[in-house]
Amino acid sequence: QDSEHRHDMRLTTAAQLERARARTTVLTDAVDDADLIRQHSPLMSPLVWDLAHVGNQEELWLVRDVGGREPLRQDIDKLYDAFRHPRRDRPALPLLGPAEARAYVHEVRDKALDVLDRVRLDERRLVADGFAFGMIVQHEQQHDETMLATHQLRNGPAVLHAPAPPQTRVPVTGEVLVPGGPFTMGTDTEAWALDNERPAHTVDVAAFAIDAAPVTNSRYAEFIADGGYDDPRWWSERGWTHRQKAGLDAPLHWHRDGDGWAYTRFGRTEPVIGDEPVVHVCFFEAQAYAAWAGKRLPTEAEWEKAARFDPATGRSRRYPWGDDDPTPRHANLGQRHLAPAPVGAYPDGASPLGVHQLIGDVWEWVDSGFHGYPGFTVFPYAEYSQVFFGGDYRMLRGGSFGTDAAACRGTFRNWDHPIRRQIFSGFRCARDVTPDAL
Ligand code: AVJ
Ligand code: FE
Repeated sequence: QDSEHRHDMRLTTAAQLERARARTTVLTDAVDDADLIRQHSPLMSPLVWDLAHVGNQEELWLVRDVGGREPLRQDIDKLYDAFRHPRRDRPALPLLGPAEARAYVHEVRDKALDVLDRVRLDERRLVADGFAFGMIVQHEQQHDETMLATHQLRNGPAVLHAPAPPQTRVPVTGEVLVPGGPFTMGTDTEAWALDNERPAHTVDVAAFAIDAAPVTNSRYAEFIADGGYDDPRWWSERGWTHRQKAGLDAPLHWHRDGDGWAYTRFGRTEPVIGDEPVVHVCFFEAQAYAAWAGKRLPTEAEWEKAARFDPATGRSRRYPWGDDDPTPRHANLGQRHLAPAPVGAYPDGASPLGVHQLIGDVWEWVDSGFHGYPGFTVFPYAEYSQVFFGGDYRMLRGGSFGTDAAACRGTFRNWDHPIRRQIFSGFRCARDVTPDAL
């Protein structure tokens, strides 16, 4: 029984490693060597850095740490240490070239799979349930999303291809009332949950209303047409200063097209689709839109309660639809489509209270900073989360069309600087409700 479980776990883990690598390969084989080495934006690494960094983390954690094997390339550790070199400086480093990087990640993977076959899975959390392997799967998938964002910033004709997201949809409008009271935030039981998602703890959240869907392009265009970008009333002080300095006047990648708007996506220019969630806005833009709409952004606890709380049982579940892993029926994840789906395209992914598309499509900015939950303990290393606590970050929840299911769940926490918008970031609004509105 037990050995059967471990055998299954090994197969699943190997398949997840393989799936992550298939995605990495698509993203890095789609361009020529010159484009792999080039820096497409000072905000991003050259793709060839991400590739070897993924291999280097796998070597450090699976081959050397879990496996106790000899280093393959200790000499390159420093080059691929994200803390040592900021992204803008990475193109100047003596990086592995495309062929060398490919050979390196391949060699590391062979060794890691060998470690997976031989390692004794025991009660230590680093190896229990294949946690270290899960961490590396998620790490590669996170870099695959980062590489997808790099592709979006790259100039030139389209090189990535995917079918359009589903277009059949149910009407979804208005807001949903989430009852006040305690709920369980975070998790102790999600096997591959990272340290910042732990431990499970009770949070008392006052009743609030949340939009049933993310804010769409057409609503966002109304904000623009109403002069939202020129009216300091809607912006926080910092947001307004940033809006002025950066000359913000529309989401990143939007441009005027006659009377309307067009965007360029992965090398293709098309008219903006009105009922898709808006994407590539920064936290300050999200905040300004919400103020203009007479609302606010949800807090991180409100977002998670909307996503996980089951009013029938009072229990927090893994996803809005329940405890089952995401399938293409539930959510737009995993780069199956290279765009958010229109609002209403995933009725099977809605929460019991009727909140749609919390998972997938676009990351949602929430109005909370990054802190450890009460009882937080670093695991397995401070550099994943803890060093960012209290920094100039805002949280993002729910994953995007570019996020893989392995790195997305109701408890998953993402963060970035509030001015960033090269990520696949959108938002939905919330507002307070008075008790007699219930
Ligand atoms: C959690 C997405 C903010 O990309 O900086 C990748 C994930 N950590 N390598 C990032 C991560 C180390 C992280 N985010
Ligand atoms: Fe990394």
